[in-house]
Amino acid sequence: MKITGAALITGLLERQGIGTIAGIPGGANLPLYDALHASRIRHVLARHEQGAGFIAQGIARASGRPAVCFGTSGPGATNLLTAIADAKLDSVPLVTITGQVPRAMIGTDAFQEIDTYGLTIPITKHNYLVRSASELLEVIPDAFRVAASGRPGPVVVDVPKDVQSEMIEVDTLPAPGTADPPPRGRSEDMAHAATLINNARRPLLLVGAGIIAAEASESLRRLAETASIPIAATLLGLGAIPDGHPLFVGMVGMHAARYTNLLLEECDVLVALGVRFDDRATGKAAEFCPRAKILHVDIDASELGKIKQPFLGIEADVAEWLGALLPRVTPYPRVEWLTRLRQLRRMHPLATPGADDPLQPYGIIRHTAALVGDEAIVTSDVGQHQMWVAQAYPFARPRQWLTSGGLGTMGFGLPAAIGAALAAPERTVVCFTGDGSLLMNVQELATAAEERVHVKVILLNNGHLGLVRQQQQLFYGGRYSASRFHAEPDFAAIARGFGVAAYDLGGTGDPLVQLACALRAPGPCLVNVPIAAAENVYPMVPPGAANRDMIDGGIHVDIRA
Ligand SMILES: Cc1ncc(C[n+]2csc(CCOP(=O)(O)OP(=O)(O)O)c2C)c(N)n1
Ligand SMILES: [Mg+2]
Repeated sequence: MKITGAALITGLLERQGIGTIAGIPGGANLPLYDALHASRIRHVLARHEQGAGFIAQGIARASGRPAVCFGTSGPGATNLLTAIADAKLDSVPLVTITGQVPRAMIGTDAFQEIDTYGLTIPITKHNYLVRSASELLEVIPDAFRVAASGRPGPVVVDVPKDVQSEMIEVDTLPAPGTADPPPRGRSEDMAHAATLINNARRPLLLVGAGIIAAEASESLRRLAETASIPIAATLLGLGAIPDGHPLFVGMVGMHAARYTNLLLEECDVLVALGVRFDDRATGKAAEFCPRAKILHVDIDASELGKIKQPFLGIEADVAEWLGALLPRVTPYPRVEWLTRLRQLRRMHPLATPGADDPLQPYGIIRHTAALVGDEAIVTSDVGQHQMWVAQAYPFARPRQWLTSGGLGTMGFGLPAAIGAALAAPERTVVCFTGDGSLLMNVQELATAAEERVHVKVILLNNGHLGLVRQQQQLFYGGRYSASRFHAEPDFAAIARGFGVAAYDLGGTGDPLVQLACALRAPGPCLVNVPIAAAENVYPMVPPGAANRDMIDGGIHVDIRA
């Protein structure tokens, strides 16, 4: 058959099983949009390319499969960069297809020409500048293979406009690109690892995004229960084990409960699965788990020894590795260690003041969770609200919690929630956001209204860049520099202006009744929740300090009027 490069792209995307693409058209990708018109793929018109990138991330994070976004050349491509970089740091399989100026104009500073290939080298797993339509036959399946293989991540395919329009003769389309078989780990290491775990007196599991990417939750639970090993999670590992599981000991690091960080101090073997020892998790890395031998399993060999030298480092898919390990693990009650766990938890629990009050941070989070149930998906933006959710939301399953961990991108929450809702239309998606973060991609409220997605934006509105204000209060002598908003927008009016229903829990009605009503109604809505500006996230490890040196609440704040 005779086919254009653009139709080849949409045909290959269909073969990859891509049902939805987010993007924005422009001069350099018009042929691609023309081909999309004739394709079965649903296109979601974002209102900013960063929004499109995060919508695709929301689809990928919620489904575990690669997702696609489109942008035009020049500003379309540069607007996508943040979402691509975010996908790199959090290992999200994202395939971005950008338009480029025609081949003959590359290098001439043509209208909307930018070196997308060059710009995306450091923030992708791999990228391509396609030089002929026939190359697409290899490049598109390969892009999906790379995005999904090993440690997932973003791939960029930059396609000049004339390549999109080029007609070629194609007999058959190639098979879809699929992930390469993962590394399995060496068998001699397996015996060694089993001995280490069986002989440990105070072992602790630390799980991260890799456990969720590998879909290893079930094996994780079996290992923990068989050998009585408590499980701590990084920010991106939350949900790997249900919050209520007796062996789950919460999130580690900067905003962990004190007992969790104390367990890390005392453990003698740390079984670290699919984690990368990010500084927000470890605190001062040299003093992280000072008494422990570290057994580190990761699909990406470059993580082994990057931050913490493991006693035993294993390059393997954690799901396969756990499956092979389980028969070698001796069932063991470990009474002493679990007694110590309960004692520390009793002495230094996570304090959640105001958990009953829907107008306080922990209260709005707990009430929302109770109303939407375990089936809901939860996204967040970045700031205090993100940390309160991470601390207090009772996550019940993998892929329930979507947040920007590594890059910490304000503006992630709303578009990621739209993506999650597109991937799982039967679920409610709750987006906890802040008054700073929401404004960074607020235009996506229009996309939410257009797509009628079941996205509930819960805005913890403190009139501040709260996490910045908290650091200025605690570490910069209370000198508040550019962390307070003097103009406070009417977010309910803004939402309504975009065609999104809005509720204000600070109004006259009963806040709980209003919240229930907002969460029950179909389609998108925004719930404005006034939060006292003085609220801080505690405990907190000062940046650069060891995790044991946590600051607790109690310091009261004087926020200047
Ligand atoms: C794009 C981007 N710019 C700046 C920052 C730095 N930053 C981290 S948290 C934060 C404040 C966020 O404010 P808000 O969304 O209102 O959340 P709050 O902390 O008040 O809950 C800022 C500015 C960031 N993470 N991302
Ligand atoms: Mg705020």
